[in-house]
Amino acid sequence: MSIRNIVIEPDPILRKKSESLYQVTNDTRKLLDDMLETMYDAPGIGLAANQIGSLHRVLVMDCGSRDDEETPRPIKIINPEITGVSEELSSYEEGCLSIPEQFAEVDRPAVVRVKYLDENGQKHERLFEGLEATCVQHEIDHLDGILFVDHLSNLKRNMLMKKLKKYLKERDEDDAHD
Ligand code: GNR
Ligand code: NI
Repeated sequence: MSIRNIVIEPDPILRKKSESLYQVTNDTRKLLDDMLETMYDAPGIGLAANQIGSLHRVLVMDCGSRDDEETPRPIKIINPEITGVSEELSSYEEGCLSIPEQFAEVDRPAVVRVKYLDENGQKHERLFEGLEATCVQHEIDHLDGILFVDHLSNLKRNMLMKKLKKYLKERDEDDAHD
């Protein structure tokens, strides 16, 4: 397993649509393991393959569990498709490892049904709710070239992108010094 570099906005790969896999192989499992290691290291609660430079339609997440915050509960998802959404929306303050240190409230369906394959190529279809629903939609958006800032008003998005530029510029200047 290895920790991979996380791609930062405005890298064009974040705007590309990922391609579904026609079979799950050892390379797929290696990619998923690298993604999980990269996600835990960051740390984050989800990661899509294009965030580490791969255009395969796969994502990982671990939103923890209510009763036990210590035990990791990784979820590996291949070829996800949303097959149903609740009318009810929920609002979460979202962040993204590709848009570091920037946060905004996003409204999304509170519950979604997702069809996908696991790392053994087995079919699943299940409901995601709460933080998991927000996270899986955020990650599937990545696989379709969509970022959470695309759900904001133009005014909010422009402000956030300006703050991101400033943050990245200051971070690069600090790096150049040491
Ligand atoms: O770590 C992450 N936290 C998060 C918080 C609220 C909604 C979505 C997320 S996903 C994000 C990691 C990431 O950028 N995944 O693509
Ligand atoms: Ni993200």
